[in-house]
Amino acid sequence: MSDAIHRSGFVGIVGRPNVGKSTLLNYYLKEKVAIVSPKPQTTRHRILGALTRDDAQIIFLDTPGLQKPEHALGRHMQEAVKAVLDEADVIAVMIDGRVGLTDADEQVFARIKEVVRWRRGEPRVPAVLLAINKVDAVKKPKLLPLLEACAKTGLFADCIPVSALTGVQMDTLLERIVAHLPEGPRWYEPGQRTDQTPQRLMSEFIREQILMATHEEVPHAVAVLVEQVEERERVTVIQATILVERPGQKAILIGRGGLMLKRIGTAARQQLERLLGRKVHLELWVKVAEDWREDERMLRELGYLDSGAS
Ligand SMILES: Nc1nc2c(ncn2[C@@H]2O[C@H](COP(=O)(O)OP(=O)(O)OP(=O)(O)O)[C@@H](O)[C@H]2O)c(=O)[nH]1
Ligand SMILES: [Mg+2]
Repeated sequence: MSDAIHRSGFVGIVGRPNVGKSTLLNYYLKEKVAIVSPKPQTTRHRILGALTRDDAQIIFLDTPGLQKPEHALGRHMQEAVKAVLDEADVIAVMIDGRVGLTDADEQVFARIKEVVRWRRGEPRVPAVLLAINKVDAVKKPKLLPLLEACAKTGLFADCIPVSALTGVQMDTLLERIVAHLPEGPRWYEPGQRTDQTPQRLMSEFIREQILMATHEEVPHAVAVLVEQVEERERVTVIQATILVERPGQKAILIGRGGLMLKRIGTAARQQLERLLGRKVHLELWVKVAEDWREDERMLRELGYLDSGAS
């Protein structure tokens, strides 16, 4: 190793739901550690992803979308965001360039302003960058006024249009992030990419397929608990329970003649086989746990209470 500067630190990825935060994390890690879906509130806990280079270790913290909580799960989600905002060296705020600035984005900006003011007394005030995402789907003339409006807030050290999906300008954003990281050592072994346990990844991969297949309130009312993982000679057997809040949601998930559950099971199995690199046998059950989103005991069991920054 040369004695060139080595930088390291935490990069909080924040923004309203559905702007593409988890897509960005997966893009930089070149690996799926966070599930992604077109439904808002896909991410429910903090997800750490470490990118190790010779000159820097960038520790991304993906977060649930910032919004007003509506239930106990929502409150824990927002606590996870708060913990990240309190410890990040760089705060990467994301908006959806296709949609432009919404009230929800303005509320995010106001919140970040507050955090910066609050942390002003600390030895290192976090740098705040703005990623204007989804520019693959935005026409240039629409982008310029948006860039101007964002710059005018005075909040951001940089405003960078990117596409987390196609990679446009993602190198530029990464270099700006690294430039704002403090000098520091590697905190994680290069092979250690995420803090997500295999069990957690499995349950998330299953939930992702449920998000893809269901609509309206059902995706939000679903949680997945991996009950057992058994490594057999040729196959990994995974038993998981899908929790829903109401009998009607259970009926929807199972579908006529069990077709819906079968479809979800097949799609999830394929994803799990890719994750584990071996054959998977997946057994799914659907169970009603009334109002589990308000039930602290259930939330703990599902791992939603230990998702704040350590
Ligand atoms: N066209 C386009 N779509 C994108 C881009 N980035 C993300 N998406 C899509 O936007 C949707 C939301 O992406 P996510 O990464 O789940 O968004 P998120 O901000 O993590 O959402 P929450 O976890 O719900 O807060 C998905 O359908 C993505 O495929 C992009 O650069 N371009
Ligand atoms: Mg997400």
